[in-house]
Amino acid sequence: MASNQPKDASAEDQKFQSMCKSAFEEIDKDNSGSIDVKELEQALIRMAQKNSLPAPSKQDIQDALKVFDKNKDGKIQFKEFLEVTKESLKKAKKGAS
Ligand SMILES: [Ca+2]
Repeated sequence: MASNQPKDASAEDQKFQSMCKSAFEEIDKDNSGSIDVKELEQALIRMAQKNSLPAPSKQDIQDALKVFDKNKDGKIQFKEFLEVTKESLKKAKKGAS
């Protein structure tokens, strides 16, 4: 009813950001504001189980961390998470056409 907000790019962007935020918070179990290797491992294991895939190896986890951890401090900050998710979505869209 009261949802007469303009469907412009920034509205879409906000929607995307809040979607990422809830995904991030689900992984960031101790609410530290960043995802450490342990939390990443747990998230990847859960994801694999959900999709009936084999459990990720230590190498898989390191690889995933490398992709997200842009400033190489060993943790994934929300900013990094958002950036990488955005990039991979862009790539996925490009690849589909
Ligand atoms: Ca980082």
